[in-house]
Amino acid sequence: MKFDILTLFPEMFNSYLNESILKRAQKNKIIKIKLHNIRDFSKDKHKKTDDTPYGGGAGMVMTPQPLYDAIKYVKRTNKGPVIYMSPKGPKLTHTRAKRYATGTKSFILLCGRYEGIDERIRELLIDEEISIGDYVLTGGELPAMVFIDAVSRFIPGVLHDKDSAEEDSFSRKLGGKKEYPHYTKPAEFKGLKVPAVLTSGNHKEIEKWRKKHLK
Ligand code: 4G3
Repeated sequence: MKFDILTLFPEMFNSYLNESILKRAQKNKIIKIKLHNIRDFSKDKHKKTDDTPYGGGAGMVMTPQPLYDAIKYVKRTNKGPVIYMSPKGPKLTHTRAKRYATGTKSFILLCGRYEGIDERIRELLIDEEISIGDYVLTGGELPAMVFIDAVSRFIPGVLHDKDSAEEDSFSRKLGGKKEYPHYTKPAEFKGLKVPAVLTSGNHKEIEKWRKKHLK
C-alpha cells in the first residue's frame, strides 16, 4: 500500500509515522509513505501558496496553481484516488478504513490549511473527501495521519498475528465497535484483583466473560 501526502508541513509527519508499528511496516515494505511539499510547486516569486478570498471574508484560501501542479505531479506515479481531508467530508469509520485497506492499493492525501482550497481544485482533481470527525483543525495533517493509521492496521503484516485488527477487542467477532476490559500483570494492583476467570486458562469461560462485559 502506498500513500503520497501533499502538505505545506511535511515535517509534521516524521515523528508520528516513523515510530512503532508504522515504522516497522515501512521498514518491511508493507506500506510506503511519500511526503510532498506543496510550496515546492509554487511558481510565485515568493513561493506563495495562499491568497485572500474573492468576495471578502476572514482567513486565507489555498491558491490553485501549486495544488494543481503538485497533484498532477504525484498522479504520474500514484494511480489511486485523490482524497481531500476536509471537515465537510463523510466520516472515517472502522468499517470504511477496512474497506479502503482491502479495496484500494494506493492513495493521494491532500492536506488543506487556512479556510481550505480553491473550489476549482475540488472540481478538477479531488475524487473523495474524508473527515475524521465533527470539528475543525488548523490543517488536514492530523486527519491524514489518522487515515493512514486506521487503514494500515487492516493490511496483513502491519500488526502481529496476535494483535491483528480482526482479532482485536474492537472487532466484529465480539459484536462490532465494542471493547471488553483488559488486564495485565500484576494480578493485584492497589487492592484491585484481576477477575479469576481470566487467569483460569478456561478459554470457553474467558470468551463468555468477555462477551458479557462488552462496553
Ligand atoms: C477548513 C479536516 C479547514 C476547511 C481538515 C480544510 C478538520 C478536518 C481545513 C477545509 C481540517 C477533519 C483544514 N480540520 N475533521 N482542517 O477531518 O477545507
